Amino acid sequence: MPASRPRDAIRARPHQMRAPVRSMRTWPPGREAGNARRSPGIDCSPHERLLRSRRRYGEKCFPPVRQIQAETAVLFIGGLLLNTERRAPARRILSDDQFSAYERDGFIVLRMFDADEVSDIKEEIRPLLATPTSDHPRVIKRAALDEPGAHLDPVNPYGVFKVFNTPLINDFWFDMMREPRILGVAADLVGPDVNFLMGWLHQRVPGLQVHEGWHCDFSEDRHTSTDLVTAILYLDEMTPDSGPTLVVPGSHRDRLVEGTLEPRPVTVPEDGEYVPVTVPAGSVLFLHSLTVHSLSMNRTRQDRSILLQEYKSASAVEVEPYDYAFADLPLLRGGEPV
Ligand SMILES: O=C(O)CCC(=O)C(=O)O
Repeated sequence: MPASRPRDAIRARPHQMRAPVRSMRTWPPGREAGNARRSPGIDCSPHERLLRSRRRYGEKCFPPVRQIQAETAVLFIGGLLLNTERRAPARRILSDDQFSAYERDGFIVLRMFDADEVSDIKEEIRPLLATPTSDHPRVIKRAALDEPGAHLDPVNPYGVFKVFNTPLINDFWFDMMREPRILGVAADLVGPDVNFLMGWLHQRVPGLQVHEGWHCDFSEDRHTSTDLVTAILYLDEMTPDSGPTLVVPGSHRDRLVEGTLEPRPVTVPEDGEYVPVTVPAGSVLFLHSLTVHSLSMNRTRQDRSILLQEYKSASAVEVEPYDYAFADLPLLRGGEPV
């Protein structure tokens, strides 16, 4: 639930404050503009420099001119290479094909956790399902029943179907927020500086219809850019009947009203326009913030557990204030843990 926060606090976010842009005329630092102007070769355009050297060496003296052109070319190509590197930092986990698939479809699924790891995580979920409410005021549970229901899976007698702010539960869940493999992929997708946004658990209770409708996460979590990704870890096998996430491939493209950061309204897709994410336990779906998706109903007799964690580029600033636990916590800088 978004909570009110003083507007000034938002305006004063450190990454919104920019260092003053240093003029080329005063570069390097400490050099006075006047000195720079007197210093030949520093404060003049390449064209002027060319003219000066022609004057100095004479119009017919071509080698210096060629030399300048060659130097300029080397600088230009070097600059291009450096720039490219800065714009597209090396991906650490995703291959080019995987990255292209994400760009094309707006999601990608990876097998990431083995059976032992999955069972360890499920052990940590068990106590969360034993009661319908939480002792922690900011760990918010939603349950279908106040009394145990004999018809429900015994692991989840109250039909707990959501637990919000998972990183606040204990150190295990805090560490899940920083899970290096998940973070590594997040960095490949939203850039090397990654902040947390929120974490929550979805429990698919047999037969329980939870109305969330078709949506994209960016509609709820409005930011100054769409560089947000939701990592959805399936802790049980997801079959067509067990309530898989339904995703519309490619729906992230052209989703914003042109020239704005306003998502277009989502319409209910036709059959055949969406795919169910049917995957083995331990798989993670990485979902672009604009990709249209929906949850679906579990028609089996067993509960299914899903952990969702949303990450964002550090440069994406919230448009509406929210109060998710550890929101905006810096996790990676330059791809390295903070
Ligand atoms: O639980 C799922 O499969 C998807 C959840 C979802 O759509 C959401 O919480 O935004």
